[in-house]
Parts: sequence; structure tokens; C-alpha cells
Amino acid sequence: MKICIIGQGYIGLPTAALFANSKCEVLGVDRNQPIVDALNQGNIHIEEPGIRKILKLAISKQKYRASISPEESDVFIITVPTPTTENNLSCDLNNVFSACESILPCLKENNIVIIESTIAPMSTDDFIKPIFEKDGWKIGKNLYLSHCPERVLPGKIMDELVNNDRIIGGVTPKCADKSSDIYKKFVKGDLIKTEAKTAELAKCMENTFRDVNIALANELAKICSKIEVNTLDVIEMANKHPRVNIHFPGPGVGGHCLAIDPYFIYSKAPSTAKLIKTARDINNSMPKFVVEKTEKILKKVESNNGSTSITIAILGVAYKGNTGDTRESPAIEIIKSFKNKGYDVKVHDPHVNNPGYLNFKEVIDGATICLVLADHDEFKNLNYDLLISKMKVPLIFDTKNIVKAEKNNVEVVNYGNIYDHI
Ligand code: SAJ
Repeated sequence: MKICIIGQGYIGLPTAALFANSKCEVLGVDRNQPIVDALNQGNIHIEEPGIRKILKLAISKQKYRASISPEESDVFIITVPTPTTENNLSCDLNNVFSACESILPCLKENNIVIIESTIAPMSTDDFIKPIFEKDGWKIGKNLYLSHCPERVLPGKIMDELVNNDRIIGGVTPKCADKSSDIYKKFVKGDLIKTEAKTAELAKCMENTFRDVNIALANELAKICSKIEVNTLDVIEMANKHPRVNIHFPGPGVGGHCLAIDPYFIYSKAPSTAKLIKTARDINNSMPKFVVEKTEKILKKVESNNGSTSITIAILGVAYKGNTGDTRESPAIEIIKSFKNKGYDVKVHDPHVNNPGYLNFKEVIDGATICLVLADHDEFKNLNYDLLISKMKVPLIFDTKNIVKAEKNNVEVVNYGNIYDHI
């Protein structure tokens, strides 16, 4: 069986590698020629544990190759990004549309087309199906179309693609049956068949559920900093209740999913989706909160030390721990805001490849404050002796509650004790 996967990013590439190691012939299509060239050499442009080995194996078995354009196949899987539209309030389907149009010349009778990209509810029926129908195809009769959203966690993609349950949303029941048979090749979780629109909304709601719960934790952090209560203790205590699971406050919500998918639902019913929109607004307000609190902490340092020039060392730009992914990361807005305010900002992220970033020793050299914005493992046990010897003031503001405070002479501010420092 030949499978053509359009979009060789965080989802498309691991999916391609898994099919290629399940006896399928896989063509990975990406519009970016340097990425295609690199993949054909076995060089991988994403940071994801386990992918390198499995892709190399597929290439050596001649089961995987990359190309800039699609070819005739049995199955087409579309895994292209779906950003929000410019006003940030809807789902931009343009990448999906061009991927669908690019496969039209390659389609044959009884092909299966699967959209994995996250899309707003009703997108498959209202916008994607007509692309194929206009070309003369009868969905459910001679072409089978489904929406099968991916639901994997970056950092655990290779494991979760195989073991998670999967929603198979067919435009018709036969479409769902056909797509389900494809995923059976490597998925060990349950394959749950439903309609395309149910699959679309279920996927968007999974991430919305998390976004709303993080907003609740972030709002709690703001309340606690006002009324002088330890947020982290409150969460720990409340979560002792067997049916309570308050999430954790942070610098904001990043990534390509939680920060985007709730808008896809909101855009379908803006006057009704009030909680969803408020949660987005609260999470979007967190970078500003972090900047304001950092400035307050710094004011106290300044008045204590009579210091005037301030250097802020940023630890972590990725949107989440132990990944190199900076998409929608709140750290980017925070760095920009400090720079606009005229601060000297130095940046370190051991997972992000950026020539402008410094190593740990360089970033803390002469810094007034270390601002931790990602929960990378490297930040759990910082070298405190180095911090004391290199920093202007050994002070850390840890927005992810990851740093272990080991030495009394290094001050660690987090959402638990922030009110003591402002
Ligand atoms: N975050 C908090 N507080 C928390 C948890 C997370 O501030 O208590 C922040 C993180 O720092 C990060 C953001 O939220 O900035 C999102 O991180 P995440 O780990 O919750 O989610 P993603 O975006 O990496 O992956 C999610 C997952 N969805 C769910 O867990 C419901 C994943 O399973 C999906 O496949 C993925 O979105 C996707 O592609 O939709």
C-alpha cells in the first residue's frame, strides 16, 4: 500500500515514519525543498525523541522518501498546519485547501483521503468535501474522506501515535470504515468511528478543556498575588480532593494547539462561547502579568542595591519543557516587551537552535535577574555556585515552578511567594 503524507512537520513526519515501518510505501511531501532534501538524507528538522532512529530504518528499507509534490497513491493523509486567521479568531484553512488541491491530479477510484490537521467544526462537510465533489468525486462511493485528528503530546509523539485512542470521523460510515483500516496498521489504541463534525469538535474541545483549566490556574495566581496567598499551596491542597485537578499557572499558554484551537470553536458561536473566549483572554494576559511582576521585583532589587543598569537573563523560550518548539510561546512576547522597554535582555534555551542565544554561563554573567519561562529539565538543578559568582544579584523569577531552591543566598521567586517580593 502506498501512502502519501502532505506536510512533514511535527505530526506528518512521525506518522510517515510509523507507516513506513508497517510495511507501507510512504511518500512524505513538503513544500519546503531544503526540508525534503534533508529528509532524503535522513536529517531531521524537528526535535522529537525516537523519530531519528525509526526514520533512518524506514529509509534504509527503502520504504520512505520525501518529495516536493504528491504522486498517485492509495491513501492521502493531510497534516499541514492550520493557523488562526489574521484577526486571530478563526481557523485558516488555506494550507488544507492547497494540500487538497495538490492531490486532485493524483486521485484514483477508491482512494482514501484523511485530514489530520486540526480544523474548526463543520470544515470537512462545508469546505473540504466540496473541493473533491467539484472535481467529480462521489464521497463515500468512489472516494473516501475522513477527519482523523491527531492527539499526541510533543515529546511523546512516537509513543502516543501508537498507543492513544483515535477518533475516526468519516463523511459517511463507509469513509470511517476505510480510514479505520488504515490506522490499524500501527495504532494499538481504540479506533473510534464517528461523523467528521463530531471528530472536529471533539478535538477542539480537548485542547479547549485544558486551556480553560490553565486560565483558571492563571486567574488564581493573579488573585493570590493580590490577596497574598501561596497559589502553589492552594493548588496542591485543592488537588488532594479526588475529583479536582487544577492545572498550573505559568507565563501564558503557547504551542500550536491550546493557544489556537479554542478560537476555532469560538468563531463558530462567538456570542455563546463566552467562557472559552475569556479563558483565552486570561491566558493571553499572562506575558504582561509576568513583565509587570518582574519589574516590581526589580524595583525592590534596585532600591536595595542602588543598582541602575538591569540585565534580564531569560531561561527558556520553548513553549513547553524539553522541546525546541517556540510556536506561540509566551516567552517571545515577554522578551519583546522587555526589549521595547529598553532592558538589556539575554536569552538561553538549551533546546532551541538560535545563533543569537547564549549558553548558561554567558547568559547569567552580570544578570540582575534570571527569568525562567520554560520547564526544561536543565533548569531543575541550576548551578547555584555559578549563579552566585556570575550574577549581579542572585535572583530567579521562576514562572514554571521548576527551579529547586537549594541555597539560601539565591532568592527564588515563584507564583507561591511572589507577593513577598513586590
Ligand atoms: N501549560 C500551563 N499550565 C499547565 C499545563 C500547560 O501553563 O498546567 C502550558 C504549557 O506551558 C504550554 C501550553 O500550556 O505553553 C500547552 O501545553 P500542553 O502540554 O498542555 O499541550 P500541547 O499544546 O503541547 O499539546 C496539546 C495536547 N492536548 C491535550 O493534552 C488535551 C496534545 O494531546 C494534543 O495533541 C496537542 O495539544 C494538539 O496537537 O492538539
